[in-house]
Amino acid sequence: DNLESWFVDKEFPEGFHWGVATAAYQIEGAWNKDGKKESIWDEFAHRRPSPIKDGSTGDDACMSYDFYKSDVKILQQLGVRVYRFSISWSRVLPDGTTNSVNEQGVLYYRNLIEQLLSNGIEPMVTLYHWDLPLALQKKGGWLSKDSAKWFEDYSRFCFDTFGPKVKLWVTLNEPWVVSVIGFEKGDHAPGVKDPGVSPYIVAHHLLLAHAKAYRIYQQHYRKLQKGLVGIALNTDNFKAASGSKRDVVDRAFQFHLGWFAHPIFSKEGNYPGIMMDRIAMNSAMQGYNYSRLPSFNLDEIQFIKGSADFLGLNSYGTTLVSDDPDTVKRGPSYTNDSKVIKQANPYWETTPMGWQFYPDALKEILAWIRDEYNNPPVYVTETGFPDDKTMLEDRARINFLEESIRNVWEAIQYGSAVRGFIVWSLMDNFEWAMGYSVRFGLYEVDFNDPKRTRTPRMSAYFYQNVTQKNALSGV
Ligand code: PNW
Repeated sequence: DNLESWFVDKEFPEGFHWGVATAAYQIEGAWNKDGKKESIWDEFAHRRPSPIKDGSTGDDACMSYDFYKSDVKILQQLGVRVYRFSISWSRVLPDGTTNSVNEQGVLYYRNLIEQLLSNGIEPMVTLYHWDLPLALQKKGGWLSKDSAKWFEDYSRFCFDTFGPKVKLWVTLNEPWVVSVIGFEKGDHAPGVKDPGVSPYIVAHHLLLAHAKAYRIYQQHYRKLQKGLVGIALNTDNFKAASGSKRDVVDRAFQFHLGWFAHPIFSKEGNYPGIMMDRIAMNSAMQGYNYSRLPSFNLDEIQFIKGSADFLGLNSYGTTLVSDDPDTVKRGPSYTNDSKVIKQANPYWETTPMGWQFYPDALKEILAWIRDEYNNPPVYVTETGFPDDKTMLEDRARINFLEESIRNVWEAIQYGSAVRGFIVWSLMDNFEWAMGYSVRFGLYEVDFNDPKRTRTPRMSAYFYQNVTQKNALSGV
C-alpha cells in the first residue's frame, strides 16, 4: 500500500453489487395483521418480564408492511443496486407448512418485489432471518429432526412463488447466532440455555436444512430461474492477544465460521477436524458415551458439500483471542469446547453492541476465506455500525464504512472474489435483544411518528456517493 493510493478513487469492478439490508421481524411490524400468525420472535418479545433491553417488541417496528413504498424511495435515493430483505415465514405460511398459504402475505412480497424491480433494484431474499413460525416451534423447532424438511418445503414454496423474479437467494441468516445466542446463551428466541448440547444439534439441522433448499433449487429451479443461492455466515475477525500463537486464531475461526463454512465450502466437507476432535474428547472426559457434536454420514457430507453459489459474509468487529488452558472441568459448553478466551483490546473503539472496531478487519477475514476455501465468490451480506443515540451527523459510521469499503477494495486487489457490499442497515430498526436502544440505520426512523418518517443521515449521502461513482473517493 503506497501513500499515493490514498489520493485516487478506488474503483470497483463493473456491476459490483452495492446494497443495504433489513430483516422482516426488524422492520415490518403488522405482527398479527392480514392472516399472519406468530413467530418465535413474536412470542419471545411478548414474554414478561421482557427479555429485550428496553422492553420493546417488533409489533410495529418501522411499519414497512404499510410503508414499503417509502422504503423503495429511499433505496432509490441511495442508488443501490440490490436490496437484501427477508421473508417472514409465518406471514406467507402461517402454520409453517404449505397446507395453508396466506395469500395476503404473499401479495405483500409480490408488491415489494415488483416495486423494487420497476425501480431497477434487485431483490436479494433471505429465506430465514430468525422468525420461525411458532407452530413449528411447538413441534420442536430447530431441535427437531423434521426441521430440515419443514425448511425444504418452505423454500420450495418461495422458489415457486417468487423465483421468477428473484435471482439472489440467501437460505439462512447467521446459523451461528441462531445456535449460540438462541440455544447456548438464550438471549434470542426461543431463549434456550443448554450449553454445549442444543447449539450443536440445532446447527446440525440448520446445515441439513440449508443443503436441502440448495439441492431443491438445483434440481427444479436453476435451469429456468437462473439465480444464485448462498448462505449468510457471521464471524468476527480474530486476532492473537499478545503472547498467544497463531493456532489459537485458527481455532477461533474454525469454531466460529468453520463450523458452518467447512461443511459447505471446504474440499473435504464435514465439520472442521479440530471441532470434531475437541468436542469428542471433552464429551468423553465429561462422561458422555458419544460426542455432543452430532455426526454426518457419508451421504450427508456429500449432500452439504458444495451447496452454495456464494458465501455471504456478515461481520462487525474484531476480537482478541488467547488459549484457554483448562476447559474440561467447567462442563459442557461451546465456549469451553473451543478452548478460546475472548478479550477486548483497550485501545480499540468499542461500539454500544460491545463490538470492537479494528480498521483492517474485513481484509483479514476475506484473506482467511480466500485461502481456506479456495476463493469462493463472496458477498459481504452485512456490515454496519451501531450508535446508542440518534444523530444525523454520524461521522463514526462514515469512518467505519469508509474503512470497510477500502478493505473490500484491497481484498479484491489481492484476488478475493468479492461480488458485493451490503450495509446493515437501510434504516434504524428493532435490534433484537437490544430493542430500539441501538441504531444501525443510514436513515433515521422516528419511532414516535405514526408515519415512521425516514430521514437520511450523513452516512446515507456518503454511501450515495459511493454507489454513484462505483468507487470510494480518494481523500
Ligand atoms: C446480525 N451477536 O445480528 C443480524 O443479521 C442482524 O439482524 C442484526 O440486526 C445485525 O447483525 C446487527 O446486530 C447479530 O450477539 C446479532 O454476536 C447478535 C450477534 C451477532 C449478529
